[in-house]
Amino acid sequence: MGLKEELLTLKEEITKNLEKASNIQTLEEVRTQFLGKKGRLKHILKTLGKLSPEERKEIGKLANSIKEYIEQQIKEKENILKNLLLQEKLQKEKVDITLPSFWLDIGASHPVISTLVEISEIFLSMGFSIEEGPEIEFEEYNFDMLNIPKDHPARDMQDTFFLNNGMLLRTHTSPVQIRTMLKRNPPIAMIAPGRVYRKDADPTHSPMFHQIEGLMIDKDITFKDLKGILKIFLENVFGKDIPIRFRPSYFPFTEPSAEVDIGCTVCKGKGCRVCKGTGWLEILGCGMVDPNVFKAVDIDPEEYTGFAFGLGIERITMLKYQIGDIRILFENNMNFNNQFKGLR
Ligand code: 2NL
Repeated sequence: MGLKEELLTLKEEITKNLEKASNIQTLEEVRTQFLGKKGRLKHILKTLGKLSPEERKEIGKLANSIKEYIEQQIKEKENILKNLLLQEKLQKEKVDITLPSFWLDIGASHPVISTLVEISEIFLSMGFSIEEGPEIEFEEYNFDMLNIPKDHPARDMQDTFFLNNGMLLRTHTSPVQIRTMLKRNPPIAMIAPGRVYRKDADPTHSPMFHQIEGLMIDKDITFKDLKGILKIFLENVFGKDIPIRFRPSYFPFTEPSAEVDIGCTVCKGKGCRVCKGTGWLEILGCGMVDPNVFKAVDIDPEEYTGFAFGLGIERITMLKYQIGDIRILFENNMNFNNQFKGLR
């Protein structure tokens, strides 16, 4: 077989091999097999020296054109294979942008805190300030200065958490009001929201619960002011048509004292299990600040008068969501807690 035939056979073989090459690796094999240093074309070209000048010219020309042709064919095939590879990759890594996003588990306010904030905002809107104080308190601030007698049952070890340093966990937020009256002169309009502690645990009592107490002191503050402020407050929380009544009561730190009921929100006053058939719900305690409390903080009861009130947050929250057992508010049961997501 002459060189010319060899070259043409080579060209044919290559074209067949290229057609068969299905990936970059086999294409590379074809390339080295035909064009590499020890490749078939190089081998043929080495024998050119044995030819006459005319033949060398002719065969050399043919060899070059075949080489160019092969290179061109390989390049085309390479492009096709690379493109195929890219398509495969794109298909494999396809992202479905119509799928829903992963679940962002954002937190939510605890219902007791939502109630506390809601009530605080009502009093803020009426010009009351928010005051805070420590949960570990002096017995003087928690009991003595509030005109609570030394033998009062609330002072019992059975009812109050006493610490071994003579201090206690505050049983109400009244000591915050004592502290405010000690550091600031009237007029005072304040609320004291926060945690309080009592040795008590049953479906309606938790050893830790939340309270808001309010205090307003100025010259000529009367029971009418107390009634007006509490009416605005209760109508804001329970609605404009909520029935309200004041009942005479007793607290050591107020005189006179009263308890405030609202018409039962469950049965609308007809009488049910929640209001124990009375049609009324006890919501808060209040009264005019006892002169003995004013004397304890060095405010002249002849010059100033004031009213005070106190209420439990959990009780309001339980009424709002018809919760029967206070303890579920503090169990951190997420099946319960998750129900309040997005409510405020
Ligand atoms: C209730 C009743 C009340 C007060 C709290 C108070 C505080 C000072 C002076 C006078 Cl410094 N009074 N606080 C007054 C009346 C009632 O709470 O049933 N709370 C859950």
